[in-house]
Order: sequence, then structure tokens, then C-alpha cells
Amino acid sequence: MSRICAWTSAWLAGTALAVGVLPGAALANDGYDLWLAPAPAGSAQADVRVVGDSPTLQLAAAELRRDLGAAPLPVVLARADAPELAALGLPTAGLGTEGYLVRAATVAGRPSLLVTGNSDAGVLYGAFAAIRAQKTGGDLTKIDLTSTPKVKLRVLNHWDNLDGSVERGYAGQSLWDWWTLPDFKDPRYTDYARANAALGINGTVLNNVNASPDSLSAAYIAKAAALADVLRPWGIKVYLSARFSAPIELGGLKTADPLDPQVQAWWKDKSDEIYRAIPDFGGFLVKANSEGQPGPRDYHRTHAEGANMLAAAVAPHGGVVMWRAFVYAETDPDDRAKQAYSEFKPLDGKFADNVLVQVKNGAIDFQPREPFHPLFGAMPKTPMMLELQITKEYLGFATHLAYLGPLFEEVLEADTRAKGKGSTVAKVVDGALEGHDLTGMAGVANIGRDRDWSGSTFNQANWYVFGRLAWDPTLSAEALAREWARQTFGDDPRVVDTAVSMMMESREAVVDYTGPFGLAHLMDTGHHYGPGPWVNDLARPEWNPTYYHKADRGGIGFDRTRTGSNAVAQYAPPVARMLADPRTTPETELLWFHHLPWDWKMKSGRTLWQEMVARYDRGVATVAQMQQQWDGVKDKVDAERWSKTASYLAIQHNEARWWRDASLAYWMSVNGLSLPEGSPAPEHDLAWYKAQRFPLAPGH
Ligand code: GCV
Repeated sequence: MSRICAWTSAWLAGTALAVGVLPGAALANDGYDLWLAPAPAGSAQADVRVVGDSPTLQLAAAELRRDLGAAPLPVVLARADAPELAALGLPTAGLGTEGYLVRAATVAGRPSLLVTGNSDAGVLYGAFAAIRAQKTGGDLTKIDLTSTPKVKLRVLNHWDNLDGSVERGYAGQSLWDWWTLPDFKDPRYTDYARANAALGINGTVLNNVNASPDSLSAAYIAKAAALADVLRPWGIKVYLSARFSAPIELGGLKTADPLDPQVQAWWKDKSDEIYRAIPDFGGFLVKANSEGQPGPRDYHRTHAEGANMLAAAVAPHGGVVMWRAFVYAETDPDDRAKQAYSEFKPLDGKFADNVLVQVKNGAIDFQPREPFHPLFGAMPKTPMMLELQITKEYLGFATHLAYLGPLFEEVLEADTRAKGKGSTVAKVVDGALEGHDLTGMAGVANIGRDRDWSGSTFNQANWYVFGRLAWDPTLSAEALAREWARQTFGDDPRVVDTAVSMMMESREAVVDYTGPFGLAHLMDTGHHYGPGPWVNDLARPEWNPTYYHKADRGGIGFDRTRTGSNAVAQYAPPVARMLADPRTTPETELLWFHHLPWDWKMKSGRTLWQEMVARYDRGVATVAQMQQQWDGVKDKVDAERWSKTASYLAIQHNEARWWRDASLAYWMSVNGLSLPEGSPAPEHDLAWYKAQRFPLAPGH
């Protein structure tokens, strides 16, 4: 039996045990409620009055009644234009369409908790803000909150296939039961919508960017329309990933050339058809000429020409096109990290007004750590939409505890220097740097049909932190971890402090045990789960880990300076200068930009090799410490969530050790060095690690 199977059996046994010790006891908490636990049974219900009427206002009222419990004040929900608010002189003009104001105020002569906004959605967001405030210890009798989203399109990207599988999905099958739609609307769709609305997420792309043309067929448009009907009252618009060659596959045309009038007419008709079924359809997301997907380059047209054709089709209806910049080609011998910039930067200013270019946080692919993508700040005339990955394709799937808040925060705070100091990625994305109104943030969802939605309790925090940062990219990852933990586990400070401390260390631990100092893309083939730094036999050079680390007897790392690929030149001059020199490059990104000798002297005074080993060891030790921390709150967390988390931490600890051992065994085979004293030898020889196979790993 493989090591992984053994761990899985241990987990199953552990779960059986946990259930077994509580014969007949109700399962306390399966995580279904996410961060939206209802008020305890038996507590009084908030007195909520709705001024005016709409499905959305009624939903907001129901949420308050369900979750708020005994509110210290009666609650009034009203749009800001309600006549009875006129005398209050509220500062609602600056709230925009989706912002909210939550204030203890006298309304119609009665001390109340007023929740208002300029739209029904604004009021709904205000209701969730009131619930959040109360559940995180706020005093509703003194509350005075105003908030307006800084980003316009706050969108989940589901990589869900029409057969129910999810690309890079680790929480079960797709939430969308395409087979029974449009007739059966699973109540989970409503629960999904409320969870998103609680965060301010206002859009969802239903299907995989590796799109099937069938998702644009009449049958599937009807299914998407049924979902749109469920999501609409929660302020959420539906979008679809579009396959660029659909005019051929669905329309029977001979070409998908974006300059062909018949192709243009096909997309226009298709868009009209979609808008007849979904009047508030958001628009299209497109992966073109990337990893085998069709696109305008097939016809020697640019990405702008492709995007603009679709943009013209949805523009009359107010739709947008989110055009991905995730492109690289095996036919291009240049450094993969440079290719998207080389292709897209010259197109700045050539995209239609309703196009956003959607850019991953880093130039390769959602690695545990990547420097920010050089396209941020490089296309001032184009709205740049940030794409983050919530599902943990490269960070241990659903099993490893890795809170992504610090990763998201790191990229948002990165300074592009495009217009001087303080030109952060957040300001590029929220439009402040160049004055764009059309702005967006996308998160590749980690949601599936598992009872706890995201495969583990702590993975729910990644959905949460994405949504909250999309609303306001300046919020702090740590504050959001605390906010989430308090709503998820309750008020006990010991539990909340423990959860936050584990979360805040967790992402760095993954970096440490999978690849410290800017190493990346070291995982095994296909499943992207375990280590495979030795892999060098895949068809495309840039699919091989050896392409990325370039380790040899003399050193390790990818030279992206002038003596190498010169990718550093794609950054603004002050950043490029900093990255050109290994002594000024942040050590966290050292080997991303430089090929250095194993005995390179690090800031600590120790050699690169010694420091690398220390980081691998630290990563494993941090997970062991997380296990201890979690053990310390065993009596404070419900048995079901505690025990699943404990089992997963045990898996993570074993697999952190696996990553460390396999990586070190390989590096030693390359550099001929031995381990510093005190660092344990790998458990197996390199051949053993190379022989591991996981053909049934989920998500690929
Ligand atoms: C949807 C990576 C993933 C693919 C994914 C692709 C993308 O390559 O491994 O599964 O495809 O990114 O973002 O398009």
C-alpha cells in the first residue's frame, strides 16, 4: 500500500473513531453553514422592519432574523431614497451603487439600527455587515459603518465541467447539477448565493475556462438562466466561459476568425440569445491560445481583435469580456515567465472599453510564492483584472492547511513602481492608479459538493478572504483571518487566537517545504500534488520542473537577469534594478531571478544550501507545531470539525516530510553535498520518491 493510501486509511479510521466515541450523538457541525452560523436555537429573533419591498430586501431581512439573534435595537432596512430617511441627512451619496451605511439612528422617532444603501444590493451587503459586526464583537448600539466596494466585478471562476468534474477541484463534484437543471434548482444554489453575498461577491463564471462549446448551446443557456434566477436576488450575475471556436463547433461555420463577418454575426446572435434568457448576463470569460485552447492567433489575429469581437457582441447589452492573459507556447523558446507580457503589452490601448485583461497574480501559475506579474502597471490604458486561485492546486489541494490571505495580500501590496512609489498592484486592480472605472478581481473557486463546500473547514477561509479582499483590497489578511475564525468557531479567544496563529503561519510553511527562496513548479506531473523536481521528460520544455530550477553541480535557480532571460527588464526600472542584483533581490524570490552557487552567502551568513535545508526543516516543524496548537483546542471545537482538521494536519505533516525528503534527496544527487549536522536524512532513497505514482489523484 502506498504511503498516501496508508494515511487515507488512517484518516478514515480516525473519523470512525471520532464518531464511534459519541454513540448516537448528533454530529455537531459539518461545516455546511460556513461563516454564517444561525443564531443559537432559542435565542430571540431580531425585530426587522423593511421599508419598501423587493426580493432582495426580503432576503436581507431574513438573514438578519436568522443570524442576528437578540439585536439590541430594532432593525430598519431601507433604500437611501426612502422618504422616511430624507430628514436624516445621511451621507449616502458617496456610497455608489453597491455601498452601504449601517448606523444606530433614530428612524421614525424610534432608536433603530438603520441599514441602508443606494440599491437593494447595497442594503443586502449592509445587512451582512451588521451580522458580521455583531458576530465579531461589535456593539450595534454604537455602530456607524460605511463601506463602498473598491472593485467593481468581484467574481468567482468555477473551473467546472459539464460532466460534473471540476478541473483542479478538490471538494467533490461540481456544485452545478447540470443534468437536473433547469427544472431542479438545488437549495444549495441559494446557500451558495447567500455565502457569496455575505462577502460582496457579485459575479460567478459557471463553467471551466477550458470550455466546452456545449455550454453555449440552447439547452445549457436555459440551465445557466435557471441558476441566474436563483442568484439574481443576491446581487450575483452569471457569466460564461466561451470557447473561441464555438462558431465552428456549434454554428457549423468554417472558421472562427474574429474578422470574418459571419463569425461576428454568430457571436452577436449568440449573445442576443443569451440575453433573452438572462437579461443581466455579465459577459464572457475567455482562455484563448493557451494550453491548446483555440483563439484569434489561429487566424493570425491579435488577442485584442479576438476580445473586441466578443466585446462588440455583448456591448449593446452592457456585458463585458474578461480576456485572460495566461498564454505561453511551446513554439516560443523564450522564458515562459516573459511570454504574456511580450504578447499583451503591445496591445495596450487596443482593447474595447468593455474588455478587462485578466492576469494571474504571477507570471507562471499560482505557485506557493511568485513575484507579482510584470503586466501589472505595464498596460495603463487597459483595465487589469487580477486572477487569484482559491483552490489550492499547488498548495496541497484540500488536505493541507494553507491560508491564502498572506499570499493575496503580498501580491496586492507589491509595488509596481509604475507611477512612482506606492503604485501597488491593488491600485492597478482597483483602478485608482490610472482612473479606470471598470475593475475586477477573480478567484478560481474551491467550491464543490462536499458538505463543507471547500473540502475542509480552513479552506472556507480562502473563499472568505478572497471575497472580502475583492471588496476592499487594502484589508489585512490577519484581520480577515480573525474575522473569519470568530464567525466560524465562535467567541472563545483561545480558539480564535489558535486558529489565526495557525493560519498566518501556514502559507509560509508550504513555501518552506515545497520550495523556498523563489523555487517554483517543482511538483510531479499531471496531478500537481507531490514533489517531482527531477522530472525532465515532458513534451513541452516549460512543463518540466528542471526548466524552472536549473539545478546543477554549480548552483540552482533561473537566471532572469541580463545574463539570462532578462525577464527583470519587464518590470518598471526601479524594480528591475532591484531584481537585477541578487544582493538587493528579496531572498524570498532569490532563485526565481538568479542562478546562484550552492555556497552563495545568504544574509544570515550561512550558505544557500544550509539555508535551503533549514527552510525545508522549518516547513515540516511548522506543521508539527500547527498540530500541537490544534490539539490544544480539542475540547473547545466541535468533534466533527476538530477531528477532520486533526486528521488532515497529520496528512499534511507526513506530506511536508515527503516534500522535504524527496526534494533534499534530489538536490543532494545534483550538488553532491551532505546535510548539515542535525538535519535528518531522507526516509527513503531518491529512487523511491521517483517511483511514487498517483493516477487517481483528484482534480486533473
Ligand atoms: C484551467 C494551469 C492549470 C490548468 C488550468 C490553467 C489555466 O495550467 O494546471 O488546469 O486550466 O492553469 O489557468 O488556464
